[in-house]
Amino acid sequence: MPNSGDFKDRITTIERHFLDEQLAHPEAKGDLTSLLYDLALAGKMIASKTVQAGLADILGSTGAQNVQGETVQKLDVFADQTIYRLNDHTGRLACMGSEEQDEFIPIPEKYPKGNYVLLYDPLDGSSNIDVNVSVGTIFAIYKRKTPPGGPGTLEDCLQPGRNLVAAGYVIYGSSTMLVYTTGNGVHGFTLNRMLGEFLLSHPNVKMPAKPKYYSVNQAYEPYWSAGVLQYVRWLQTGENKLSLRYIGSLVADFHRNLLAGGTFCYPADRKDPKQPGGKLRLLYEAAPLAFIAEQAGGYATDGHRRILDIEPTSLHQRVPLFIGHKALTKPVEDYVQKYDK
Ligand code: P6P
Repeated sequence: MPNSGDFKDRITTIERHFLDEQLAHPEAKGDLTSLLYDLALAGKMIASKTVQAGLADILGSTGAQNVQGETVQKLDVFADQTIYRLNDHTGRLACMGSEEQDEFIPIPEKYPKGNYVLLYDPLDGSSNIDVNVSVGTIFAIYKRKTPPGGPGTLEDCLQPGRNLVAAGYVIYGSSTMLVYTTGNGVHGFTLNRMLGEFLLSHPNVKMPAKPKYYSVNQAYEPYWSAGVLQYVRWLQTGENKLSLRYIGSLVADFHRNLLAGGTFCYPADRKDPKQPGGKLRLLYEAAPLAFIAEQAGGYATDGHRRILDIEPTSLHQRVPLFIGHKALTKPVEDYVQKYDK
């Protein structure tokens, strides 16, 4: 009889893993565990729709009736509503913030307020759905800063990434995976569609010592600062022996670099004067992925300082993002310091 303690002989569901993580925190009441479970459920529900997206498009634009007689929703609207509806009534959250909603989202008056804050990008890169490119959901969880019991506020949402209690993403690709951390390592789960369960497939993920890739939209080179240009030129030198891989879907690019080794860059650029600080969002894209990256031995910076140390000033604040293998990523700060006056 094989040793039942061996990972290869044990099936670990994501619920089991959440509970094991909770045991490491004796003071935990189980609210974070239940919140993470609800996010896994949201991932399964969104995954079930992403595989039908092409069919939904055949059925016509938003508002058409599909074969089940349901109204066809844009997928990112569906994803946003799914996460909201799974979390608005549970009494675990003080408030929420979503990439899809201009304002922070209060918990409805009639529902109890909890001690956690959920920030999320329901479906990042949804424009890639139509061309069958992997997309993802990203989530960030904080403890509220305002006193317990009352409604959460925008202040509860505007916290630096170093305050994160949990972060994760779901990637909807050739397989559906959920990757998360509560500050005790990074763990990946693959959805077994027959069982409808996320099963542990990537325990204790660490970025490989020998990175393979760098990811940047090379077409924006004319708009980069001198420091960023010198940094990317360094990435391209023979000493790093890297290949360029850029999918244009943040979660997919990040996930590949996390598992295979590499660094992802979305620099500030002068392409769009309205968007001088880069395209990606701090609170529900850069900060949660930065938490995961650092837990996996990597690093994330805006070119000047650690992403997790940035004090947010607005809900949809954008930041330049350099994230991945530490020895490949941290040097951008030196190049920016040296060449960008
Ligand atoms: P660009 C997708 O639209 C997204 O927000 C991220 O997922 C992705 O990393 C980025 O934009 C790609 O942007 O300007 O290179 O097309």
